[in-house]
Amino acid sequence: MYAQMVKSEGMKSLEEMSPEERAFQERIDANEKIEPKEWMPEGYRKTLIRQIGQHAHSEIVGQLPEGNWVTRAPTLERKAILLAKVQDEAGHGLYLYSAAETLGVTRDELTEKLLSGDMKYSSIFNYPTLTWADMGAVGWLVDGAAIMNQVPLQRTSYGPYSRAMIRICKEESFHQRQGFAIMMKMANGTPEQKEMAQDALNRFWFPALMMFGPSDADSVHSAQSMAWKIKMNTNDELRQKFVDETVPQAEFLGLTVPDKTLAWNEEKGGYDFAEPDWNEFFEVIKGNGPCNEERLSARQKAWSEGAWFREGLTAYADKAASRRAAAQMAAE
Ligand code: BYC
Repeated sequence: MYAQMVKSEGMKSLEEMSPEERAFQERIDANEKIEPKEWMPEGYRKTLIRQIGQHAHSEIVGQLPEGNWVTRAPTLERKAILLAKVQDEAGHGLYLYSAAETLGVTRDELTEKLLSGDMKYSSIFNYPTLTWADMGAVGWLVDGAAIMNQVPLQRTSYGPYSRAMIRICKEESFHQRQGFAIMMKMANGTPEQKEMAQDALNRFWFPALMMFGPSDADSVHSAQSMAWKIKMNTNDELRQKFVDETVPQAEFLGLTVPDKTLAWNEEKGGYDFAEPDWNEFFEVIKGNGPCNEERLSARQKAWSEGAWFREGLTAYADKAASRRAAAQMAAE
C-alpha cells in the first residue's frame, strides 16, 4: 500500500542522500524533534510552511461560517459558547502562524499568499451554514474530523508545530462536544428540529470526509510527508477512523448517515462507505465551491480595512525600539 501511493517524486533512499540529509533522516527515524534553528532539507521546510500555513488559514477562514451565527444563536448561553469557540479558532490560527514564522516566513507573506490564491485553506469552509443545526454539525463533524487529523499531529516531527497541536487538540475536543450537544438537543427536540439536524448531517457528511484530503492514490505529498513524519497517517487511514467513530454517534442521535452503501465489514473491522465526489472536491479546492468567493472577499476586506491598524502597530514598535536604543546609549 505504501509503495502504491508513492507519488512524492524525488524521494531519496538513505544511500542517495547527502551526509547531512542522512543524519537528518536518522534523527526523524529516531523520533527526535526538529527545532527551528537546526539544519533541515529545503523540501522539509517548504512542506511544513505549506501545511502549517494552510492549517492556519483554515482556522481563520473557519471562523466565518460560525461567526455568521453568533448573533442568531438561540439562547444567551449558546451565544457565549459559540463566541468562545470562534475566539479559540483565532487563537489556533495565531499559534500556527507563529509556528510557521519559525521557518522563515512572515505572517503577512502567508496572508498575502492566501489572498492571491497561491495558498489553500480547508475545503470544508467553502460550504454555507444555513441553519442553527449546522452549528451542531460543524462542531460534531468538522471539529471531529479536525481532531482525528490533529491528534496524531501532536507527534509530528517539527517541534513548534507539535507543541501548537497539543494545545489546539485540547480546545478542539471541547468544540466537538459542544457541536454534539447541539445535535443531541435538536435530534431530541420537535420533529422539525430533528429534521434540521438530519438535513445538516446530510449536507456536511461528504464535505467532512473530504477534509482528510484526496484518496491515497491521488495524494501527491503523503509519501514524503510521512517519511519526514510531518504527517503520521495517510488520508484514507484517518478517513476510515473518522467514519468508524462517527457512525455509532449518528446512531445514538437517531440520525441516518446519508450513505446507502454504508455497511460494517467484519473482516476489516471497520465500515465500508461511499467515497465523496472527488470532482466536487477538486473544484472546491480550485476555487469553485459554493462560498469560495464570499470567504476570500471577507478576508480581503478584513486585510485592507485593517491596514491602518497594522501600520500603527509597526510604527509603535519601531518608536519603542528606538526609544529603548536611545535609553541604552544614554546609560552606557
Ligand atoms: N482542503 O497530497 P495531499 C479546523 C490539497 S481546520 C483543501 O493529500 P497533504 C477547524 C493539499 O493541500 C482543519 N485543500 O496533501 C477550523 C494539496 O495541495 P497543495 C485544517 C486540500 O498536505 C475552524 C493537494 O490537495 N486542518 O480544524 O499531504 C473551525 C493534494 O493533497 C485538502 C489541517 O490543515 C482539503 N481538505 O494532505 C473548525 C490539518 N486536502 O498544498 C475546525 C493539517 C488536500 O499542494 N493538514 N488538499 O496546493 C494536513 O493534515 C494535510 O495538509 C491534509 C492534506 C491531510 C489536509
